[in-house]
Amino acid sequence: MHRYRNVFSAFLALLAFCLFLGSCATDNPDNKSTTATTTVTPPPTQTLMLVPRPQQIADLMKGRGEQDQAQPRIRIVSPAQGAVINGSTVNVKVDLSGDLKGYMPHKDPGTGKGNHIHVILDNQPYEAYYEMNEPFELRNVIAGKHTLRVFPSRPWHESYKNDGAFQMVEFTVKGGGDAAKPTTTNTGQTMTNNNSSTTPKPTREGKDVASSNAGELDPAKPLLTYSRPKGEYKGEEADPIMIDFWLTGTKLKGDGGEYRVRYIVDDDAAKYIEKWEPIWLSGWINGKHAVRLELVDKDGKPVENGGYNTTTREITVVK
Ligand SMILES: [Cu+2]
Repeated sequence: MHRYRNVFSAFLALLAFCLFLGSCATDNPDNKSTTATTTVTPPPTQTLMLVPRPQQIADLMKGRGEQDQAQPRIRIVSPAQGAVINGSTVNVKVDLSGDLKGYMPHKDPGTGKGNHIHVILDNQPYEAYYEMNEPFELRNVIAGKHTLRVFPSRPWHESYKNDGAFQMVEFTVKGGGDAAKPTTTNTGQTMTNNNSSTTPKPTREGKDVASSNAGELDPAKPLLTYSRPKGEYKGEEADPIMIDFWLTGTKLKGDGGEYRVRYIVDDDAAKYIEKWEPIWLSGWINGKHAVRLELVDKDGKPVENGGYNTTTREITVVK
């Protein structure tokens, strides 16, 4: 009898011990993750975080002397405001002046990087223009009314934002390119749509542009010019990714105005930029992403200007 009681006590003790082990196990994070792997893995989600200017860029800035304090003034020499151009090639010439502090566009042949001008036809993605001694050719521009916007940029594509570092002209093309065939030849710089290897490579920088016309743009009204991000981001360039834009005719809330810039990435909730400066977002996952930038008024309503103040670009992240 005594012996059975002892066995029973031993059983109770063992049971208590097992329960103790069990409770320990549920507090053990390793055990938790083991449990998690047995459930269905949800698709990866992207949570973007605002991060400071990357150290890599801060280091680049140190090596540039005073260039980043420059106050470049840009002027479009051609096409002139209101010009009528015959034919589908538009030669863009710009002039830089002002307090340049050594700032000058040029592509370093070794790194393929350098200061450059962002050239925007209508509301297409910008093209990079590096060597200002030759014009930049916009090729296959279709007939009709167009706008051209330019602003100086740094090697990492952050624009200068001082007064005078932006210019816009409107011009008209007569007998322009074939709208049904926006790309015809190879280009002088690395771009998409290189579909012909038999056509001689143009010696000038330039781009076969997509067919587009100017919207009903009013240069006197507030205008948001989308600049970055665009294209493909690889490896460490993809983390973080910079959002950068130009603003004319208005000020943002944090700069003493009333407007804000709203940005929406993929299907995420809208976020707001209240000061005119670049932001960096970290946490991008591989694949295509839609980045939408729009200028909104104090009530959060989009500020209309020929459709230019709301722009969505698709970018590709390859880490
Ligand atoms: Cu750029």
